[in-house]
Amino acid sequence: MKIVNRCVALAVLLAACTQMAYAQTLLKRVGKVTGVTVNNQEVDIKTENAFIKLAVYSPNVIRVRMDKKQLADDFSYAVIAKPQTTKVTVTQNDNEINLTTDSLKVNIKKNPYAITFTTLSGEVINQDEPGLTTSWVSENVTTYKHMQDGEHFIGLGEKTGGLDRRGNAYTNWNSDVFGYSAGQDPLYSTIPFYIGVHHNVQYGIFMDNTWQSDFNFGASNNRFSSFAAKGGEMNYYFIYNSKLADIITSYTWLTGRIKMPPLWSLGYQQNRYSYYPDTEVYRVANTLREKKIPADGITLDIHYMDKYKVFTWDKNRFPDPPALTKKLKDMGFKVTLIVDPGVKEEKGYGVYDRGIAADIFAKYPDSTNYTGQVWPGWCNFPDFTNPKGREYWAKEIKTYAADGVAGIWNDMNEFSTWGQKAPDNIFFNFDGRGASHLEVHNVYGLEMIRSSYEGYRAALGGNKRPFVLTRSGYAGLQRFAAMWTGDNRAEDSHMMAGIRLMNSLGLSGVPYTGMDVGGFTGGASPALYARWMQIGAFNPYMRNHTQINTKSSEPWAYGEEVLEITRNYINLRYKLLPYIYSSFYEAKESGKPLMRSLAIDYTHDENVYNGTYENQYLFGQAFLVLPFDSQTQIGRVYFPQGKWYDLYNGAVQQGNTKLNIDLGMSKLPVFVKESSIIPMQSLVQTTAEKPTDTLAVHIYKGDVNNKFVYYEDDGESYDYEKGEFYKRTISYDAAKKAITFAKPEGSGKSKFNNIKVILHGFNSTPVKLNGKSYKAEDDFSALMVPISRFDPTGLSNPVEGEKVKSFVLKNADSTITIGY
Ligand code: MIG
Repeated sequence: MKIVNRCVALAVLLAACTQMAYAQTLLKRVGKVTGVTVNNQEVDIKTENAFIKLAVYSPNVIRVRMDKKQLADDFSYAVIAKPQTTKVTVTQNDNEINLTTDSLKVNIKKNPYAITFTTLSGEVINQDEPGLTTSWVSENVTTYKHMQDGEHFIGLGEKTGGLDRRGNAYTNWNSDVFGYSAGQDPLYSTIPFYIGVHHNVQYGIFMDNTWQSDFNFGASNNRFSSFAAKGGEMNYYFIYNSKLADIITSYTWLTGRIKMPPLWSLGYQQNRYSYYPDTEVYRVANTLREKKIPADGITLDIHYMDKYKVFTWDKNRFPDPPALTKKLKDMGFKVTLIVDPGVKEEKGYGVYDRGIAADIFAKYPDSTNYTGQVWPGWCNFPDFTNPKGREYWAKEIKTYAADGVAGIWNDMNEFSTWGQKAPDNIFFNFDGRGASHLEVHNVYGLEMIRSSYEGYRAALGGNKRPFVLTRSGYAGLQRFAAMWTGDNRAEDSHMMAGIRLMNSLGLSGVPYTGMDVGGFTGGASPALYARWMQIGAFNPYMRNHTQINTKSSEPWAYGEEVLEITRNYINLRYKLLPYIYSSFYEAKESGKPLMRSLAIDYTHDENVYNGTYENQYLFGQAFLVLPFDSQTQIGRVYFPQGKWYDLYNGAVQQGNTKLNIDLGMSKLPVFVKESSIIPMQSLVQTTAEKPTDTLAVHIYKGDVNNKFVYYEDDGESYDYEKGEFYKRTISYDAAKKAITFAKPEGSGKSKFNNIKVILHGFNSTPVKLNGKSYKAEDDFSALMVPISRFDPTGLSNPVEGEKVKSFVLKNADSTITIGY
């Protein structure tokens, strides 16, 4: 027995030795540090097998680059920030190197190299997994991080699955995934940025590498999280801030933020694949107006084109595009057109001929153009990583400006071809560096929307905001476009998955997002459709869309009850536009998204990561949206700390509470956070219509401080960059029992002359205005949501019974203080 055991042990040992030898030859580890050079904020480190550069970008952001060879010239399509002059102390001895900024410390062990990030007081934020750190297997490079106890992982962009990604692994390879399953991976875009949360700290890691990348958050292992790329450098930015929201701010400092979107794009958008001919478009537009469903946009899908050829019109279906857009404009609608990157190979088709003449298509190594099949047939693909390719596209896209088109919808930019497997050996310019499809694939979409945005902005004269929507992209895409989550299915699980996709995109720097409300493939039940439209009203971009050959999906296609519910919520959205627009301003300034996973404001509350509550989100700073699928009758909800008001009747709900709530079809549960400040306007049918000149500011009594920056500008130009806006900070000071409207800033004028202040939860509390007692009126009319006649909960009054106080301030531009 003993002998047998020994043999077995020996065999195991031998096998292990062979295995280790194999690991040593095939695998290259960073290894021991052999040289260190410090240059102000940069530290160059030579190790046995690697060249490393550490760069301090700011007190909160440290960049780590590594390669087996000397590091190449620095280049990125995602990062627009340059290192900030930052105070840092660097010390070293035989065993380690230490860096300290005002926000964090970095420790590097020399034998072998291993990096640890800590807080100033020494708590570990993130550390390499000892023994594994970073290594290469062939050209595949991976960094392994020690998995902390109880660590949660969130973000990573457009990824399915739960809010907490722990226990899962993901691949980034932009893919056209028609009718994807609610758990599929990868989808259309790549944002290699995630946030880790543990022990009262949180950090972000952004691996800026465009090759196929793989992230593992402890899938099939209990030791590490890791991030890997199939080629190129290991190149990551480590971000630490003491609040999660500030990590998003740091990340969007690196990769950029949105510009103010055109106001009309925040209105309701009606889509289908496809509305044609023009008479059908008019029918839809007229019906929206007749049925009093506020709407601002109509989108034309591929059937507007002549045989799917980009930058053309089908002249039978759309004989007079300028007349179409003009007529729709007069009705308060803007038109968005789809564009696909594939340019049909067809001599005599100007767009193709000019592409050939400019020589801007992606190529095989033998200099012939790559040809792939997509809607128009065999196509060539513009090389958007070639400055000349972008210029070409920007010129061609001009044609739509003359047609009066307001928005450009970028589809198929993964890029997608029939068969989906574009060859590896397609070559691109990569801004003069040269790169193969393998390195370019994940940024193709980003560079396409860059061309579309810059081109269309120029086409509109330079000072008018184009609306640009995209399906694909890479980190930084928020600078150019809004993003929607592609071809979902008309199923409950997809509606819920869509919420998580958008919440995750919001965590990953992309605040302007939408999903195909109502579902793209298949058909929704009336209850699902109603719920989806309600949720859509609380999405940054609200577009109803459906696939070819499906049941109609306009709000009137599901019967009168659903129509009324839908209208209620679109009405609410339109009344909320001042709030929504101000929230976009916040996203523009700080990167803070409109759809806020509770992880943003309640980072260390474990309930937030519980699958039962993971879909809950804040829409802007005030609204707690509690989404449920259409099948659920009783919803389990979690109210985070604080006090919450039922949007519909003002009833107060204490936080730190889990509850069951009854769900009906007519209402989406929404609560308002205490101390919230919510500016609203009168109902309009389109943003082209002026609301009344009174801004309604709803204020909810609370015990916490709050600050809301109310923001307005002309909604269509870039003059705000020159200071033409109207902005004022409204603060709620709970201790002083005072709400202050500061003096407006900016050279713009408000479109509202009066402010109606509506006080919720103050009951009979006496109010003072600028120190003098003031009599507010009882008010029923100010209530926010008209409740449907079809209300299964029995709350069938036109208004539900919250009594509030209100008063109107005329010419309200001076500082105003409301005391109570
Ligand atoms: O191969 O243009 O995701 O929204 O309606 C399908 C037709 C191409 C995919 C988009 C979808 C759009 C559809 N497009």
